[in-house]
Amino acid sequence: MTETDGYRSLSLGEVTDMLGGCNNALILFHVHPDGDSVGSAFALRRMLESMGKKAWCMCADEVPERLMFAMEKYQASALPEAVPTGFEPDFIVSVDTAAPSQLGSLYERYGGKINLMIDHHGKGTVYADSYVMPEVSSCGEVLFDVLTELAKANGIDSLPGEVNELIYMAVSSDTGCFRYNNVHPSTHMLAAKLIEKGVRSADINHRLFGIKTLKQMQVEHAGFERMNLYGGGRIAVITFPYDLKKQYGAEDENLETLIDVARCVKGVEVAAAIRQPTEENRFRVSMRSSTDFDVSEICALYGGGGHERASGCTLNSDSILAAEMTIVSAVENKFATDAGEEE
Ligand SMILES: [Mn+2]
Repeated sequence: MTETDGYRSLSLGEVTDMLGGCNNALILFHVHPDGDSVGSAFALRRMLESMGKKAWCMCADEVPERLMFAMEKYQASALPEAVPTGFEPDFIVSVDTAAPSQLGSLYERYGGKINLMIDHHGKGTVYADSYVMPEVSSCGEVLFDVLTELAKANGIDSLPGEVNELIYMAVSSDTGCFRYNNVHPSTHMLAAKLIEKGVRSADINHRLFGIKTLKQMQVEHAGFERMNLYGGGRIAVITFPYDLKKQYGAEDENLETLIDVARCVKGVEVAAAIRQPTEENRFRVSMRSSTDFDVSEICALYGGGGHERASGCTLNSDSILAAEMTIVSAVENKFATDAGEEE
């Protein structure tokens, strides 16, 4: 084990001992929940319950509607106020959550009381004794090993079918249906193992990637109509102002796929979606790159960041058009600099 800020990096055996020893587990996951966090949290909940323990999953933000299918059997809501009265956790574990800020308001409540964090993000701020596997595709993949070991240590023959389904969902979700560059041979081997155990992969992938609500499609259509191409078609930008959001009765969650509309256009190397969440002239920018162009450098200019191929930032501008122009010139400048460096 190694020490980080007084927190220990735990072995697999220590993790399974901790999980095996708890009775009432509170499972926390990150704000802005995605399929990996929801799948991981509920897989852990289901597993602990199959061992006769009590468990409850909690997030500072509600689970988006498109992922509700994974949790509705267990909880109607993941919000803090939904916790059953009388539920007194003796163990607090977080999944898929790399930093205190990602716990949102839950950190004020549970910071310093978290017994264990299970994650796969390499970069982050450790806030509890941890089990982090940074090279692994998803928290779901990490959790599969943890739960398999936990089962073995407690004489359980196989993981419950629902656990396998939730793990599959987590892995497929974080790998964009096994399309991103976080997929390793082990990821496919795990998927194969889960399908062998009866996981309905086609159904899960259809629900995660093949279905959109009508509103989602309307929003994407409206966004597409507003898409502008720059730099000879290498840059695509979609803007979505607040009045349009209001007109469609859209939630922020409905606007998250606008970036995918922009980035899948042939020839586009850098895509940006700029939305205006409220009436304020504060714009949320999402950026994607399909080449070595590092969009995190652009976002860092405006106090944001992320990964080389997926980043975000918040811009204060006079108008959404001004925000669009800011991003476009930053990208064009970097194109010019990068081209100069290659010569
Ligand atoms: Mn994840």
